[in-house]
Amino acid sequence: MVENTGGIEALLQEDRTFPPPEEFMRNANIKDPNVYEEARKDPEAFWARFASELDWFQPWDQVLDWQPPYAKWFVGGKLNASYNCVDRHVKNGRRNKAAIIWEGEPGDWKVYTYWDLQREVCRFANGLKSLGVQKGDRVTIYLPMVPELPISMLACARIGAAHSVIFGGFSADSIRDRIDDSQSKVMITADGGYRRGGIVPLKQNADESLEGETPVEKVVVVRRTGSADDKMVAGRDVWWHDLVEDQPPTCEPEPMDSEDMLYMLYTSGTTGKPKGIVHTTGGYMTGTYATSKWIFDLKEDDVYWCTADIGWVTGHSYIVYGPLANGATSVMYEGSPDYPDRDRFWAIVEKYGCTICYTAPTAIRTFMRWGEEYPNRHDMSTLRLLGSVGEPINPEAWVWYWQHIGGGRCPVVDTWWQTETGSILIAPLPGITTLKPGSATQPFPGIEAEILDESGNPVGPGGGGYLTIKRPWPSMLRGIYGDPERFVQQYWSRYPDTYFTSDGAKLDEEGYYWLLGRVDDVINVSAHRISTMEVESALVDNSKVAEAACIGRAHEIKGQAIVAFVTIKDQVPTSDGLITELKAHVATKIGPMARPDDIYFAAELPKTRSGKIMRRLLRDVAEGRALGDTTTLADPAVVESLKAQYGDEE
Ligand code: 7RM
Repeated sequence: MVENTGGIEALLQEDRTFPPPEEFMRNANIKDPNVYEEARKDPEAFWARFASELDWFQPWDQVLDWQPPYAKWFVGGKLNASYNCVDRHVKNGRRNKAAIIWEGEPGDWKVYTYWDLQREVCRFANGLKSLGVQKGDRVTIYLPMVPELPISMLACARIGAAHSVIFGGFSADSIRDRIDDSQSKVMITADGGYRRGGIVPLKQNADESLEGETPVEKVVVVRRTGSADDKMVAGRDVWWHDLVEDQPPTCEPEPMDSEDMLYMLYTSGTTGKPKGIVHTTGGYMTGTYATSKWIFDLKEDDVYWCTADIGWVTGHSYIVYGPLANGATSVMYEGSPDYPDRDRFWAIVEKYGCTICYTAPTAIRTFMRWGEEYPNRHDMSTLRLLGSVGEPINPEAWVWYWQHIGGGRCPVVDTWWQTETGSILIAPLPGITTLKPGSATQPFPGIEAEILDESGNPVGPGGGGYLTIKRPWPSMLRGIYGDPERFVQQYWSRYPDTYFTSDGAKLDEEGYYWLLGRVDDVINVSAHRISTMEVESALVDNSKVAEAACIGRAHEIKGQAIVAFVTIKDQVPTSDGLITELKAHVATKIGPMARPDDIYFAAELPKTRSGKIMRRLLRDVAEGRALGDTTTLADPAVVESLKAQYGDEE
């Protein structure tokens, strides 16, 4: 019933267990397994305790108002996210503690104390105000991994504007769609960013995205590479350094309602149109604060490094909001892991004495292939905890990470969550949970997850089905920007009053959760969430293409690779040149991370009699398997000929 996207049987045969190391257990923030039972008895009180560790301008009068599928958390409360991430630490003895340690790819680096951060955030917040940005506005941020990125986010939060961060890998068309949807009047970008020794031309993409009709009136440009000094548009563009130059270093934080929007972030769904996931202030801050503190076991002198890009939700929650709400030191790196050499990450761990490292399985598998030689060049004895996120981690990669990065002494927390969930929902508590490589283990306290079969019955131990979340949680999405129907349809229609994750999962006999990947048309390429429909639309946008169907094929390093089956128009000759052209077309339309790995030409695509493309059979062809059930095909010969053309010999 749940589609198997590869490697799952291997996963479930895993029986090694890793109890928390003695010393780790002794010093852990959370040692008492009763936290699970206490949270189960009174989840609202459980979450309210975390919320009350934040600073509120006005207390809430109701913890939860749940009118399925609409939840309000900490109703009536007022707070400000930037105040909680910055000011309260300045006030409470952390003003000279490093908030952000930033390293650029060329090797330049900079430390922002909480006090520095406060001044920079305030100056930029005042700058935004001077451009006319007001509470309730949306601001698009398209920046590389530079300190101005978290500073912009916190400045927006300070004045009550919602940010919409767009990952620096997206192309002009993708930026344009997101700007049009969010109706941002201001955009923040940079002339470029450094990646693998080259420069990503962000300003050029931004300029292209603003051609013609656009709601954007002002563009703030960070000077990072010096590569667009002659490209400033008079009357529209302003340099970041000019904007902040004369701004005062103080700016009153706007008291925000707990349910006011903090930000929106676009993510891929099953249609070609990305969804603007809406997160609000009080609940999101509570969720990211609590999970950072407990799952990463954050302590005062930790140096915490999440290697994600802030353009994705992992960076929002676990580089910016969660760690900073905890007053932690958060490390941020601009570039690629193999520049100038394949030991760059480990050089960073050694240089700053990182104690926690949170990365993606695709990166771990890449490091594994490069070999132990690279981590072995460095003293990584400061590390005490490792994390994984973004896709299922295969046990082999888990154990390699544990052994060769963690030196066999650091628990590995595999954390399952989504853009929509805002914070981690399934993960170990490292001082309590016995780990099993490949399993995200247990729902976080206060989270009630359930794996359901097709008819909505819990599968129970040993069973597999759809992962759902039964009760609301503070950091859950509040909606899809501008599309309330899609919100209900996408997440709340499959089962009554229950959140549908679109992930398949299995429960083992001990109640551990094993995540199996998406059950919809979303694929996960190197932990980047990509919709097959988006890639298909980009392909049919090319005038030579008649029809396209994309699937994710299991890939050793990336988790999944994109394979496109394309029928081209009559008279167009097929060639290697055309394959290159179509791949480039997708990269131009969406971004380089969506470039298909393989393009197969098909005379026809396998469809049901009602015209639905049978992607399952395309996956069988691409992965060289025997074809599954073909009885519902309109024309079985279509897929047989594809198999003869591209399928591996059995
Ligand atoms: C945080 C993030 C969400 C999708 C989700 C899953 C997959 C994420 C794990 C995982 C297995 C994990 N947000 N996923 N984490 N699968 N184990 N630990 O990635 O919105 O970009 O993607 O990613 O399929 O639905 S996301």
